[in-house]
Amino acid sequence: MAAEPLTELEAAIETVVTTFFTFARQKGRKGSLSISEFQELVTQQLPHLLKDVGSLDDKMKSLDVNQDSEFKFNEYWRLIGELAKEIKKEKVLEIRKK
Ligand SMILES: [Ca+2]
Repeated sequence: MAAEPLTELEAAIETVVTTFFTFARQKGRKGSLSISEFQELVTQQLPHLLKDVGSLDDKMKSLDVNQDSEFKFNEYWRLIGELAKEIKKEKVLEIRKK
């Protein structure tokens, strides 16, 4: 990584990646999230965007595309993408109001 300070967007992208590995390395495979690692990540890092914990099971099932109870980076990335789309929808509504 370059020595210069990262821009806000670059830092945000790096945070998305490092957060995955911070939780993924806790136990088992260091490169994927077990169900409990995934739950910890979501409850600690995404409490506002994923408020509806009741549907977390369904969310996990839909994200775990290969149904192995492990979340690979690309599966985690899909969740980030879905949350980004939700934020985008809200932003569009805000912009329209102005
Ligand atoms: Ca792991």
